[in-house]
Amino acid sequence: MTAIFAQHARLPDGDAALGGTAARWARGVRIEVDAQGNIGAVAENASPRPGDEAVSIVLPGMADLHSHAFQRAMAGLAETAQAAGDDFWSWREWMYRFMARLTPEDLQAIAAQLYLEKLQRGCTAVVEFHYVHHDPQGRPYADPAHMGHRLIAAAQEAGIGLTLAPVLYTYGGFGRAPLQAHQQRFATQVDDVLRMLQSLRPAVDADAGQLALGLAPHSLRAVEAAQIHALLAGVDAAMPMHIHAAEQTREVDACLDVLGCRPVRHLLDAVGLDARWCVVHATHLSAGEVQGLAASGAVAGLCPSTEANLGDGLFPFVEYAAEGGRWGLGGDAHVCRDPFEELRAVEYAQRLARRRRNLAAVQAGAGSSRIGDRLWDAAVAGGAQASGRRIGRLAPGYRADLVVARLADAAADAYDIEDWLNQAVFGGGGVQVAAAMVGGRWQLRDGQHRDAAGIHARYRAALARLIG
Ligand code: NGQ
Ligand code: ZN
Repeated sequence: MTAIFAQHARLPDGDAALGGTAARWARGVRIEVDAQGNIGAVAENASPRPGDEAVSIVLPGMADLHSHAFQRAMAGLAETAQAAGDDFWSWREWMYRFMARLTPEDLQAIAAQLYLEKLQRGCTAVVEFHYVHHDPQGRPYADPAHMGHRLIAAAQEAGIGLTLAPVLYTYGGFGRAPLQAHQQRFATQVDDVLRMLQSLRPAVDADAGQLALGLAPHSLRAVEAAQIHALLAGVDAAMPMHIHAAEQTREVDACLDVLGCRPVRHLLDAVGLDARWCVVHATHLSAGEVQGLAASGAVAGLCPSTEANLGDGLFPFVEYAAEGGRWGLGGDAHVCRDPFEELRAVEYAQRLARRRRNLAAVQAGAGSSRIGDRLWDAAVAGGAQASGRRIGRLAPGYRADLVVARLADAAADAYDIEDWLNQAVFGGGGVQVAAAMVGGRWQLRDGQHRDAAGIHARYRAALARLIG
């Protein structure tokens, strides 16, 4: 058994069963980790015992609830004007061309690099929304889940927790539009995706503490509600479900044309949303959809840096939070890998739009009035919920996933601990993650990862090939 003794740790404040996401700083926290990699006991105002690992500031690790790992390799490469009127859709064509050459080796190399970077910045888990299933000619691999197995291997190389959600992608647009040539790598029917889960199941069960499966109908552009019902009928009721919705106004307009209502309204009425669902982006919502999504208990998967990068629009965060809506952070295209920066982006977008300050505190329920606290605690809880794993709380029975962090500020020690998250999100100095424990094992120590050199070398080789 391992035990950690932290000067300060961010402990849950309230009962998870009641849906509470609040947390608080506790002093002198002793955390015992059992042989399965779960938290056995947590005591505050405790004394260290011989053999305890003494650390300073401990946070539950963040879960990145929406990743397309391969897009990490495109970061910064799509920022050159192609034509007047570049937008999400022209970016998507560019992304498809980049993806067209991606091999299984490339995917694993890029994902391992990404997952290591995420660990180094405070994430201990990721949800992979995985849709590049087939070979570059669009032919299934001998094992239809071959690419998914590569993502599992990458998560194991880095030592991050993973929820792997294979994507159902049948149509090229609303009204059963055929797939484009570049979309053939995604082509799947319900049975194909259920077979992928079967192929992945033994690998996931063999590392059950670290890995879980989910399902991801890509979007209402690519999948119909009847197919989603067929997916749901084929899996157990706890499996997390993820879908993109209402990211672009063009999608909302096409949905209105073909289905007669807006995308999130369609999900609420024709699919039925609940706490197992993560609705990714949900950018363009009517007032009724804001209310319905919040009341459903689903998590809104906000991807601040990607949504800004792609010019998606602004999620109605203040209205949604006022309804008590749950949310978490997705790295999505990974143009930013730092959860603290992502949180700042959530708040600043609202300030710019509303010409007000300290907006994330305008939120239902009690809790800290510090914006950094509100943002971090809510995003940790939402990410954990969307991952479908027992993570996100430093409490007995949860996974021992935590980060040891310090403020990268010349006067770091001068701040009161109560201001730590505000400094981390808004102070401008950034955060150094000294150590990260995932499933009871130190994957990062003194800022070092055992296989960093190998992961970087394989990533460099993959990138050089892809952009060569
Ligand atoms: C994706 N990314 O699946 O990678 C999408 C683009 C689509 C974002 N939406 C493809 N940010 O939505 O059709
Ligand atoms: Zn996405």
